[in-house]
Amino acid sequence: MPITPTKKIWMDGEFVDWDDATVHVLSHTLHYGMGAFEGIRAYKTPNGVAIFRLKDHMERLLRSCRILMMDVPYSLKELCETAKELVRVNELHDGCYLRPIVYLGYGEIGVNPIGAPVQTAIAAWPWGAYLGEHAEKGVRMKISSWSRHHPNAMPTASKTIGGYVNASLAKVEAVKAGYDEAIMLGPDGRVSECTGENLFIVKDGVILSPPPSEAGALRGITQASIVKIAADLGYVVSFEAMRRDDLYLADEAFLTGTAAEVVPISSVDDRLVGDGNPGPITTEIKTTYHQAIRGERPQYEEWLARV
Ligand code: PPE
Repeated sequence: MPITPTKKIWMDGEFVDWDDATVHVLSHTLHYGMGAFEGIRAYKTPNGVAIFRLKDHMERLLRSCRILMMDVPYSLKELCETAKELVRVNELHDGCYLRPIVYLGYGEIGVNPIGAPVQTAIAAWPWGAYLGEHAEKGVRMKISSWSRHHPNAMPTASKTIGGYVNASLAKVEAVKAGYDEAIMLGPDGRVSECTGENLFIVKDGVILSPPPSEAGALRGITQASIVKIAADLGYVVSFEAMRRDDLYLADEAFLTGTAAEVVPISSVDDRLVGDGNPGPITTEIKTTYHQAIRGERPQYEEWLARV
């Protein structure tokens, strides 16, 4: 997806011009993939632009770095304030996507990362529909031949940069085969997540999602928001391990992520989910989520960080 440049990117304490936000080709992370990132969205609301669950995202970034033993030289508060300032500096009044990243810079080479400088940056730019405009009507999913990482091979609770090689391989495989997105199974054959989203199914009126830790999936902030919204709407929601059969037999299915938001799944491995159209529960949840992120649901106001 092409990037729409904005004015400034924050790098290690300074707002630098977009074109000057570069790193050395011998930066450690470029070679070995050590580091973590986040994806956050900000939306236009009736009271100005607000960043959705900013603190939760920055907390997850710090948790990711803790797992990787990378000491981030900024506090949670500093990261949150900087993200807001970046949206203001770039005048992104209609909302945007924010990409904080913690990586190892230039100075050390060799697998041992100890001693390489820990660097921090946040960029922001307008980003449209992650899975394309047609995603509204439902996306076609393929179960990947690539397994999600075993947590002893790659810590799956950390949004680790290098971990996305696995995701990219699955994405390319699915797209080249004519699908929109991949569903990944864990090493135990159970459903884990998608390449950049968590997954939900609806069966007999109950809403189910794989338990992030056991499934080796990222603990999605959108996933958590959907669990809360669905419960508030009166649905039974449960984290439950699932097999591919459960996907084939689901009444409804949808995926959730910051970039993707809430997207109905129309088929899995060419088997229609329901009749292939977005189901009523999916639609209700999606509508409520869209209202919540845009400040149209006062009960979820605490999720919004005004810029
Ligand atoms: N699983 C994975 C593997 C993942 O990358 C994401 C976010 C999620 C689940 C959903 O997490 P959350 O955003 O907290 O609900 N993927 C980010 C990066 C996408 C990209 O292509 O880059 C995102 O949605 O921002």
